[in-house]
Amino acid sequence: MSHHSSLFDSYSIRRVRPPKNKIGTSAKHDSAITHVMGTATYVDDITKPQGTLHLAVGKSSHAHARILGMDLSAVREADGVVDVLSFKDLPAQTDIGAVFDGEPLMVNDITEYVGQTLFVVVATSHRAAKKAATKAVVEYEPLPAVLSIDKALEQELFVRPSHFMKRGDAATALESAPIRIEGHIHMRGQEHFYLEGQVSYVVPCDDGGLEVYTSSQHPSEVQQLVAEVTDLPFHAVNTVVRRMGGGFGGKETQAAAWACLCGIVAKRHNAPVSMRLDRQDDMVVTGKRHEFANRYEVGLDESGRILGVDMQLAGLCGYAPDLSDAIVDRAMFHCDNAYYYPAARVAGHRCKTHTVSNTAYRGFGGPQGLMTAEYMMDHIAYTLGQDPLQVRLANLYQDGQSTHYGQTIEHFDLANIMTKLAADCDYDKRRQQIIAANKQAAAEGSDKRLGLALTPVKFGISFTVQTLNQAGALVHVYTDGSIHLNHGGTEMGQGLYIKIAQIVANEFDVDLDTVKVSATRTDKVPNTSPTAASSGTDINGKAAQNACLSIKARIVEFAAEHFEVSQEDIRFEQNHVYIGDKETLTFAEMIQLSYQNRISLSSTGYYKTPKIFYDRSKA
Ligand code: QUE
Repeated sequence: MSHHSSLFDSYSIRRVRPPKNKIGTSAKHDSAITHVMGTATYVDDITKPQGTLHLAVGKSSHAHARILGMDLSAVREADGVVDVLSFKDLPAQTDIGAVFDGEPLMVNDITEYVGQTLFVVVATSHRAAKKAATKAVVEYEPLPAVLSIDKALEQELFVRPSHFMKRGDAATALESAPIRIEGHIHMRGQEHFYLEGQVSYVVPCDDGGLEVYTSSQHPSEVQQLVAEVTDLPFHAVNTVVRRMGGGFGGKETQAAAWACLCGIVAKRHNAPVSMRLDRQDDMVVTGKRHEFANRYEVGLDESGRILGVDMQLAGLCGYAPDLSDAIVDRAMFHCDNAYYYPAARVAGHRCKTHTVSNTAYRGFGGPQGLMTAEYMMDHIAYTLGQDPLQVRLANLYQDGQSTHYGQTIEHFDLANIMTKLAADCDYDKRRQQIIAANKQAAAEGSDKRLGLALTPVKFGISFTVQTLNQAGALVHVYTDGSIHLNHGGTEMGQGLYIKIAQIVANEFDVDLDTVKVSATRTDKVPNTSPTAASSGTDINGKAAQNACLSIKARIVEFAAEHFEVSQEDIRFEQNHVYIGDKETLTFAEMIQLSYQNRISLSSTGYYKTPKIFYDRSKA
């Protein structure tokens, strides 16, 4: 071979060794060094040209009020201010609701939460914009505000219709049960506290399009919404996400508003536009984990086995739907946690309140559902004077049973796992010790108690909305044997990029550093799903693997013909390609040879999760 490359020179020595950082080994994060050095570039770190404009929002100070008037003259006259926009200046679509309408980019008439955007200041610096925004004089006519789940339930104020899941006749099961108990559990919300706040930077292109840099878990949605609010076709907007400083669900839908505002102003002024939320603003104006107030009534036999359950789950959604339909659905899917409810009725309510719209947050309603089941288990145990672990074991699913939404339980190993864990950790002995210690503490008048719990979790990974369970990838192999990888998943510190690079390296059996990970871009892989629902590695990894398999198949077909061997004799192993026992090429040599012979070395890959659906109309 005449091919020489500095990067791969060492490989042309035919020293066979296992590839570095294979799947199953712990490769370091692709940005570990730059994270530590502080040189990893986040959106706000991008060097921006002179003339870049900066945005700040004017925020509502009322939870629910009619805007009678806004005097923005002092804002306009403030230092560094270039422009001020309010609702009437929006050029195209005004609503950015992710799934359902209800999230105006700016308030038109009625504000529905403290912090809602009333107007946007365009200035020559971030500080100038922020300072000017405080100078508005806004006249409000306060309206009654609903701020709690109870009030919303009472007034039947919902952002979406309630949804119900049923199995058998729960009412009859409860009526005829020898033991009946009821209870409730209230779980509060939670701030995401991603390390990097919401941020966006939009650069206009010479063809009228927009290049959007954002910290988003859902680049395709940002692309689509920016296009819709600026009246551009989707192809004219490209979203780039190299990394986020944490997301935790808080950047799934709620990164879009800032990108949209930047996009509108970038187009209006034909200038690059930057916007970031300072922490104190970010915490006020973005949604959090859903607060839930859940009730249950459960019928039992004398042994503590559940005969029927009636549950009501109510999530505090805030003023708009956002992802609340799917979040309350997931709470409903998990309200059995790992337990069989022979008869069940589950109601899920999406309470509308005059607060910021709550959003995806790690677990996506699942924790709020399954906590209800766990709380109920303890309630049953304490009522019957049984060990909580025994109550849990007695009510666990068994293979072949089905859930209250009709999914057959398969591969259910929890009973074995829990029994083994209980034995391994000396559960019974420790339980006795704790009971004795707590008795003594009580006798001594101490308020200190010890506790012990062994708790199972059944969690449904993947999107509950079937469509979203698909992914795409793009893999290029260059003629030096180096590999470029792109896919629809986003990196937020969790290590997705390096994991998918490992999948690609594994498919060709080459060193991990042969594969370069690249920023997620909507012009490379289109129509992507959010990186969410515990599915990022699975779906994007399979898509990337499928791209590799296409390229490999072409190489194998070519090599078999070229070397006159059968396709089965060609193996990608240990940075080499073996042509039976005839010939051994380095991976780079094989790639070079394929190129010389006009074999395409680039492929898209696609994957859709099999066997997954929910018919919501039948619940
Ligand atoms: C976790 C999830 C889901 C999710 C986000 C998560 C999920 C789901 C959706 C969803 C539904 C409809 C949409 C959309 C997202 O998001 O199950 O954009 O239009 O269905 O973090 O489990």
